[in-house]
Amino acid sequence: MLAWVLLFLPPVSSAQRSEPVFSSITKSILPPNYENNPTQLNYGVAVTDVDGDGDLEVFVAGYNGPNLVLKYIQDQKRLVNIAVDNRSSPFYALRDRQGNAIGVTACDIDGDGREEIYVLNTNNAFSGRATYSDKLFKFRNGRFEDLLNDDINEHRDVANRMAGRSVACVDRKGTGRYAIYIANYASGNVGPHALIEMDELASDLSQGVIALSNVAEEAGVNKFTGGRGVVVGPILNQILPDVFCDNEYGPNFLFRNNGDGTFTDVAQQAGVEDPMQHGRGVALADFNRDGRTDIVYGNWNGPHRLFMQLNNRRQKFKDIASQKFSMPSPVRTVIAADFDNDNELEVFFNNIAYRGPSANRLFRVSRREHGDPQIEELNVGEASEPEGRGTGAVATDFDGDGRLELLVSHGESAAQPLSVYKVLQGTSNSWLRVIPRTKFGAFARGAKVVVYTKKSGTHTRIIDGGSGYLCEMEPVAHFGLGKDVATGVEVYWPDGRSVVRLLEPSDLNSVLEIQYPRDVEVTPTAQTECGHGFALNEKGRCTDEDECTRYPFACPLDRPVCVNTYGSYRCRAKRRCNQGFEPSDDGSACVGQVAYFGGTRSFADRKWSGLCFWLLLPHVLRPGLL
Ligand SMILES: *[C@@H]1O[C@H](CO)[C@@H](O)[C@H](O)[C@H]1NC(C)=O
Ligand SMILES: [Ca+2]
Ligand SMILES: [Ca+2]
Ligand SMILES: [Ca+2]
Repeated sequence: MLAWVLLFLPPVSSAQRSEPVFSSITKSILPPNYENNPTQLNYGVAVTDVDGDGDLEVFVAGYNGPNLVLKYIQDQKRLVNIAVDNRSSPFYALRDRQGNAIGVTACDIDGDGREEIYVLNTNNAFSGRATYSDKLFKFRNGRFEDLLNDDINEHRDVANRMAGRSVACVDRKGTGRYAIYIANYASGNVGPHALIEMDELASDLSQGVIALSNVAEEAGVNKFTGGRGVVVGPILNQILPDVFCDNEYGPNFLFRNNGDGTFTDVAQQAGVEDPMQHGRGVALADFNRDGRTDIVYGNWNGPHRLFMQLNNRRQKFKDIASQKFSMPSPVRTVIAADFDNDNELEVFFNNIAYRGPSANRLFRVSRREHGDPQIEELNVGEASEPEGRGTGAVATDFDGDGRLELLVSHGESAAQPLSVYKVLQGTSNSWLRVIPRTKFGAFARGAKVVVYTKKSGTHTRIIDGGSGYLCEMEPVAHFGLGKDVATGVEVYWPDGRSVVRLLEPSDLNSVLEIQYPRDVEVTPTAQTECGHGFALNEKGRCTDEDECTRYPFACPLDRPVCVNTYGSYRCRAKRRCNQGFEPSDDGSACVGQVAYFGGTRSFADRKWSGLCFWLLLPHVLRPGLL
């Protein structure tokens, strides 16, 4: 009887069966109305301290209406637009009613310790030349003003008048003064990617003169493409910021920072060109916690990618997206964050209802000890928004309870108000939020923050300088800890400086501000617990423990080759490859050794890399020689 009943029930996916993650709080925190949450076309969203009071605000790019600056009013539990329609307001210029704003990012470009706000406008153009320039707002003379409108910058003709999409901040030389990366959408040979920064020699900060230059050509990023998503952070470099762009009608760019502020596109070698797909939202995260940055992005009505950086020196990536995860959708912003504080990352896909409903989706990507992360779809709950014309989204903790809220913007094909969600799950989990500062005291966009835990190894975050799609996340490294305990935190600034700080139990569930180290580094005196797979070195740092050396018999006889990895180790079967080649990570193929690609071997060697055949050794080698 029961079997009959079950037979006629509609199929239910595991995602629908699980508990909903998001619940709408729009009605209480940001009810739609003309002043605070107008029904208009919105696009990108950035999180920064707009009013300089130390709390974070949300800047929303308005397309057919004003830009909004939403401030959380603690005692009212409401978000209120402080960029009011009043010419006397210090935030009036930010509204910029005339601009068709889509991309927005904030960072300190002049080293005054406060973030400027860059807004990309696309007036009357899909690609190529636009009729209205971008804006770079700086707080001075008691209000926000557009630096690109200063006489000196008008004369230098630096303002971007191209139709672009995403913008992001990059401290390309580690000076603490940021450049704005502008992913323009070229029309033929009009509108290359641009990079605008302060020209230190031509500026006179004591006189308030900030001269700007487009340095895209000298930096090597002035390429023509259909620019879409941009993300910045140490991807291939351990500390220096690299830039990844997922483009439309052309291959993606992976700009590796050469160490001198110039970049080389290595997308092809890295395997992330994806030339047939049209990229949109993108985010960086270390999903498998091996200390290497992974890239997740959505393709417009194409397969979404979860590119894990391989744990070797080849700087290659492999897409581990499951069928469900990669399922094509009209995707916009992509966010990677630990929404339920269970110490595993989630990926949120914001889809735009386009020729029919298209629900947003949420996946949890969980680390596994010896293998690729596990991907499971979660029940996104009320943030599903099947009819939502999603364009941008950010995750930030408005109310300071240590749990991320989600704000989603809508537009393009229908005017819709913003929506805000809270997370229903993981309320008893621990968390830690870390805010590193530049030497000037501004948010250290692009800095890398590593947290050591007792049980779950190391967790890495990159302070966002622009990601999602057209968006920029909060300048905070947000760590969910579940029931685990954080024992230490380490911050790496883009110039290579770093500090280690040991954590007390009282540091859990708090926000840590980490200042730029002024003096010679102080070695912590107390002992920190580094957690499984890590050991304390003489400098008081948690470093990877080489299990293969420490435990010579760590691996079983059928998989005798021990390979040390960051925080762990792997065992694989013995393979034999021809000279110049070595077994791939999983031992299933032979690939060229990276050393031979340095230029000493002839090009002819490379073409054989795919044709190499390995041999299974018929005998087990004598112990001691492995
Ligand atoms: C506009 O702002 C100024 C300064 O904040 C304030 O004094 C004035 O009352 C405001 N005007 C209106 C109409 O709200
Ligand atoms: Ca503020
Ligand atoms: Ca999680
Ligand atoms: Ca919160």
